[in-house]
Amino acid sequence: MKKIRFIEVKSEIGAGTRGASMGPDAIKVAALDYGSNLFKKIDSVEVQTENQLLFESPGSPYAKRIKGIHVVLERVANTVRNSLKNNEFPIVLAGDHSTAAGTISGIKLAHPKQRIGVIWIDAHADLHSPWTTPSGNMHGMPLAAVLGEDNAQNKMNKPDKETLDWWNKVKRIGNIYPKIDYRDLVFISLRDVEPEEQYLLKKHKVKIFSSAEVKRNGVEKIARDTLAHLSGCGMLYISFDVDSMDSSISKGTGTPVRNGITEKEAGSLLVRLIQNEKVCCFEICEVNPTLDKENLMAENTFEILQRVVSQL
Ligand SMILES: [Mn+2]
Repeated sequence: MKKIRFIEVKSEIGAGTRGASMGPDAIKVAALDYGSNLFKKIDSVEVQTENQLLFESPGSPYAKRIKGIHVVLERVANTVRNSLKNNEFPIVLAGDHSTAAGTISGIKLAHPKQRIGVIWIDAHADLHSPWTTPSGNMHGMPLAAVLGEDNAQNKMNKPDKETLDWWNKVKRIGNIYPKIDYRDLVFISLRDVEPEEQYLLKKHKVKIFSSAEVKRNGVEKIARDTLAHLSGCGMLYISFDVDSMDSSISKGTGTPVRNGITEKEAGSLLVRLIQNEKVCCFEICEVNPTLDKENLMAENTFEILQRVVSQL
C-alpha cells in the first residue's frame, strides 16, 4: 500500500473554455454523492492558482497568460517533487492540461538521472508551441514544453520576443532541459491532431494507440504493449485527460471529441497500467462541470479514480 497524496491544481488559465478549475471540486461532489470517504482518507495539498488573470488581458495571442502559467507550473513542479521526495505517490487533480508540464518537471526534479516515460491518454497530442498553436491556449502545449520542442520549421505564427522568452523559461523549469524524449512517450486514444503536430509524431515515430485499437485489441494488450515500449524508462507517469473518453458519454470537458474510449475501457486501462511498479505519479485533468449535464463526467472520473486508488 503506497502513501497517496492528492495534489489539487484548480488552474484553468491554459484552457480556452471556462470552468475546468471546478473539475477537482466536481470530483469531490461526486465522492460525496457516492457516500465515499476517499477525500477524508487521503491527504490533499492545494497548489495556489493564478486564475485571477482570467479577468485581465491574455497578453500574447500565441501563448495566452504564459507568465501566470509559468508561475503555476513552477509551483506544481515543486509540490510534485516534494511529494515524491517524501516517498508518496502523488495523484494530481488538475483543471486544464497545461499543469502536466509542471508535473513532469517535478518528477524529473525528484529523479534527474532517470528516463521518465509518459503515457498520455488524451484525444489531443498537446504538442503545440507558440510558433504553431491555432488557439494560443497553453493546455495544447505541455508535451512540447517538456520535450523542449519549438517546431519552428512548421511555424504558423510570429510570436514576439517577450512571448518566446517566457516560452524558453517554461521549457527550462527546474533548469533541466529537455525533461523527456520522444521515444519515451506513448499516446492512447489520440484522434484530434493538427498537421504541425502530425509532422512531429511522424518525424519521431512516436508510439500511438488509437481508440479503435483499444477496442479491437483489448485493454490488456494495449497496456502490455505500452509498458513494453517504455521498458527502458526508470519511472512512468500517466496523464489522463478525460476528453480521451467518447463525447457521447459526457460533454463535461472543454474540447470533447467523438470516437473515444468508453469510461469502462479508460478505467480498466488505468487499473492495469497503474499496477506497474515504475508508475510513480498519475494525473487527471479537464473535467468541466459547467459544460455537463448533471455531474456525469465528474462521476465517471471519480469511479475511475476510486478504481485506480484501490490498486496502489
Ligand atoms: Mn490534453
